Amino acid sequence: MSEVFTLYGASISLYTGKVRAYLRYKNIPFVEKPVTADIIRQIGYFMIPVLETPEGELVQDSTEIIDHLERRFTGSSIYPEHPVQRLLSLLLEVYGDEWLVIPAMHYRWNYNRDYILVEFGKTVVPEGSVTEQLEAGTRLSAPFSGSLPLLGVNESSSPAIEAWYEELLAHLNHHLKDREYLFGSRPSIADYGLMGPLYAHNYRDPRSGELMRKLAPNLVRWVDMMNTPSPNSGHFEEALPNTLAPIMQRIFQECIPVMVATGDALQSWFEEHPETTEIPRSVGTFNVSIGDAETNRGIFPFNYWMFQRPLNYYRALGAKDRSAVDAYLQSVGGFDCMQYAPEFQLKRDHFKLIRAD
Ligand SMILES: N[C@@H](CCC(=O)N[C@@H](CS)C(=O)NCC(=O)O)C(=O)O
Repeated sequence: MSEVFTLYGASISLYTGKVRAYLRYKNIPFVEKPVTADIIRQIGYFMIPVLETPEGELVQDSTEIIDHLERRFTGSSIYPEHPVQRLLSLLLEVYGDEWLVIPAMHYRWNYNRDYILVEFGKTVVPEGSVTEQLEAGTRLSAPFSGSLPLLGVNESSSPAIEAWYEELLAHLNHHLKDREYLFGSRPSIADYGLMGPLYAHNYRDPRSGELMRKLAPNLVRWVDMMNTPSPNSGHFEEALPNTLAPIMQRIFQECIPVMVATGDALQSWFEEHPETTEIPRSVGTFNVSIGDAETNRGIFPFNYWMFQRPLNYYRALGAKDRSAVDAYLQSVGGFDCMQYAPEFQLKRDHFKLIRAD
């Protein structure tokens, strides 16, 4: 049997970029293909990336794909052992996957629309004319471009999103000045989380790439290295650099409170729907802050499934590790959020989100 994995994805896809970079670092043999109708049928809905193992098992969700492969290819783990680094790397993955999708989608659809419509078209009619690709792309991309209001992106929040994103670029540019990856010369799950939005959208889409090249050349170098890594090499730094602190402060100010509020909203949803086993993709909307704007956003249970990862890691820490982690959390304003302990747990089962408790 061939030992080759298949990655069903696309060059324009945020989460495919995350997994592709990981597969390359771990030197795992794979081929990348467009998703097929049969794979969509087996998953039950359209979603990429999907990994097919050499045994024919399907794994969907970039985080589950990476964890599946980490169990199978145990060398050069992308999970740091140091508890502070480990917790921060899990939080940064949440930030990349669930929060940086906001500027990724804002810049893609508000600055790169014509380009990306044709790119969408190329995924289904690669041999078609530009007009055919534009037509197909416009049809295919409607649910994606249509999700902007649910992410809280609108005319009044856009300036705040741009100000916040440009500030983040400056922080990342500074942090990556003297190091290859976020925690040293080895990439971690944090790097893969950030790679999603910062590659397919904010590096690859032309106008967004221009901005990154102008404001954050060290980040451009990081994206290039994530895509062409030295496989299975490098190590995590011993000490935690203080250039990460402003990024963590921002995460605890803005993104994590939304994850906690999502947990609260889900708790109420469970109380109102005691009999329902399947959790919908969104359970209403709420007001959130993005940068210095107040905006309305969908409440996505999946966000909470991702936040559970750092939360559960934190809760399971022994006393000694916990006190080191707590000292760091206090210093970046993250201690209170991490005490969050709702009654329920979520899990994914057959590509669906359900209650685990
Ligand atoms: N959490 C999922 C998100 C995957 C995702 O949103 N993929 C996009 C393309 S990058 C997609 O297929 N979206 C279809 C949809 O949301 O309906 C993952 O990490 O794999």
